[in-house]
Amino acid sequence: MDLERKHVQTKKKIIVLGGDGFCGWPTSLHLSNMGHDVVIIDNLSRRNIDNELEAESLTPIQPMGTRLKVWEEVAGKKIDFINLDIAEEYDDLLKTLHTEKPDVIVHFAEQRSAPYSMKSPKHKRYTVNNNINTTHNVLCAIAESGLDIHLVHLGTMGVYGYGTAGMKIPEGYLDIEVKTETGERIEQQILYPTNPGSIYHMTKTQDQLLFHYYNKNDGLRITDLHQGIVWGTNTEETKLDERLINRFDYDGDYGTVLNRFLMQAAVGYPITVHGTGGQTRAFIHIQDTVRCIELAIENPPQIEERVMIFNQMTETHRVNDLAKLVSELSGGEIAYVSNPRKEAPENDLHVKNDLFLSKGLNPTTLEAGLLQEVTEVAQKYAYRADFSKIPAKSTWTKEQQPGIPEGE
Ligand code: NAD
Ligand code: USQ
Repeated sequence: MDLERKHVQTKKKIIVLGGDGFCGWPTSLHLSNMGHDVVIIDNLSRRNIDNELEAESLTPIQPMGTRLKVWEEVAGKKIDFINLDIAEEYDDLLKTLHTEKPDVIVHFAEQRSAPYSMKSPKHKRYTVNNNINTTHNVLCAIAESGLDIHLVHLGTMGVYGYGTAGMKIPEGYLDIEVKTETGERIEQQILYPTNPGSIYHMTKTQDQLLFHYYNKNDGLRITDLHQGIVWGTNTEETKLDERLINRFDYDGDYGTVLNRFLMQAAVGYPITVHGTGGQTRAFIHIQDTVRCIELAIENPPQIEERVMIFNQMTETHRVNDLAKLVSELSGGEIAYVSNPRKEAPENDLHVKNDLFLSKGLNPTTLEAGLLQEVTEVAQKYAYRADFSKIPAKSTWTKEQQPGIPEGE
């Protein structure tokens, strides 16, 4: 397969924090392919969590050294890698900023699974310590370095909660009108009130306050991307060589809903709908994730501008509709299992995503071809699946039951 080489007008030095992960790896390759100079920082904690859970990516991901060597062979481009714990090694992070002098930092480096964050007090505390400290250390180091670095952070649609009060969720800020003591009515914009549904999502709401503060106090230029659930596995760049393959999480903690349903149908496991499947969520394909990050980098906020917030999603779907769609395409059986989470059994969701559309995003929507591609990946590596890792066993409260289909 040929690599379609892309060229940017202004080559930038970009540090990708969490560049070994599901979103970070394809983003690093894409930005490198665009002609940017990319450095990955990652402490490989996600690979250690695989060891802890004894659950692996369905796809055989290669060690970082192999990934980078193959990329150099295939693309003729070099990506540097620094193994560093951003939550713990502040001095090394600051030193790295001084040596690398990045124009942009893309921040993916957080513990991103809601079920993992709810497993036990240890997991709750790890998620809070890791996520809040990575974000704060990055902000503190940028301010301390005195460098003009644009920070692009991967946030989540889950900061809003999933209720819409009959309106479209705006991009970060809510228009309000307040009545003053003298009876005058004044219009204002405030951060949309947060309503997290797990300890993980709660850390993302805290991130928002840290961004607000560092933007106000130190003038940091920050873009926060409120991303929906990512589905798919391959991008143009990861398809170039099997050794560049992206992660495919299917286990009960890290597997996200649509990829899980496609994998379950592909390996002949019942499609696990939590409750009645009335939950509506926002989605985006991994190819659009990397494109959105490119667009966010090309459209930085100006100095003095407030934190720029984009809703990074292309469509919304009800979980039960997705299950039915996958079942129709594959003939797979649906199992309505006990919902291990504490969440509204049903919700509507309407979301604005005008900002990315105005910057040139041409959305990849859920169509049969792409669903088929994920199914083929799942079938190809079905021999690596461990069925015992599929059920969602992490419960939000002690009283709840895990989401295990009958007879499994
Ligand atoms: P991931 O777990 O696959 O990748 C995160 C990477 O960050 C891992 O490689 C991990 O080793 C690294 N990391 C974590 N803590 C670190 C630390 N202290 N120091 C250095 N490296 C560290 O997750 P992902 O799916 O790629 O998600 C990336 C970001 O995107 C997350 O912040 C997540 O909140 C957000 N997001 C993901 C999705 C999704 O569906 N996957 C949807 C919306 C938002
Ligand atoms: N669900 C099922 N069956 C399953 C798995 C999930 O019915 O087998 C349901 C869940 O109960 C939930 C919905 O599907 O209602 C979504 O679950 P998910 O695991 O796909 O997504 P979530 O936990 O919200 O987290 C994922 C990413 C997270 C990101 C978030 C974006 O792991 O990093 O922030 O999606 S969002 O959902 O928009 O907040």
